[in-house]
Amino acid sequence: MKKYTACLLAVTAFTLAAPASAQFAKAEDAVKYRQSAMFVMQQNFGRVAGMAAGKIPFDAKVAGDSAAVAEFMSKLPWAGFGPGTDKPESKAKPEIWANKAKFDDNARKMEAEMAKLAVAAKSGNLDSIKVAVSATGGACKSCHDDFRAK
Ligand code: ASC
Repeated sequence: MKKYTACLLAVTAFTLAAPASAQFAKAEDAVKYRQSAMFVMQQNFGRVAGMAAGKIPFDAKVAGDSAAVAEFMSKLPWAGFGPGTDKPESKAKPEIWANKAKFDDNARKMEAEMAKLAVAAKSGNLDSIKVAVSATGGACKSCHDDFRAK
């Protein structure tokens, strides 16, 4: 019995620690999860983009920290796009589920660009940050154009 309980706890812990296979109590929770992850990512990316555009004073430490958070967050939204999560009201288009492979490609592309931005921001070089912000913003936009309602 003890062994069974330990095994059950281990399986539970693994499940909780594996965002890519996250399960949600209801579809609405998955929608809230992916929107929350996108929001935290955008707040951090937007800060770095603001610095790149000269709208916010450049602070290398803040840029590095913000880009690192944005990179981490970029991995999270996708668990919230599982089967059935097209049902609650949101800006997510049905095309996501109809064309999941293309959507997933877009997600990987954005993660890759966000990772490059984190490297650039850590280096503190504003010129490389500008290049990476532009590439990352392009990845956000092209996916939104196809898969997010206006
Ligand atoms: C953002 C944000 C996006 C992208 C995009 C870049 O800050 O919320 O979707 O940048 O606007 O073109």
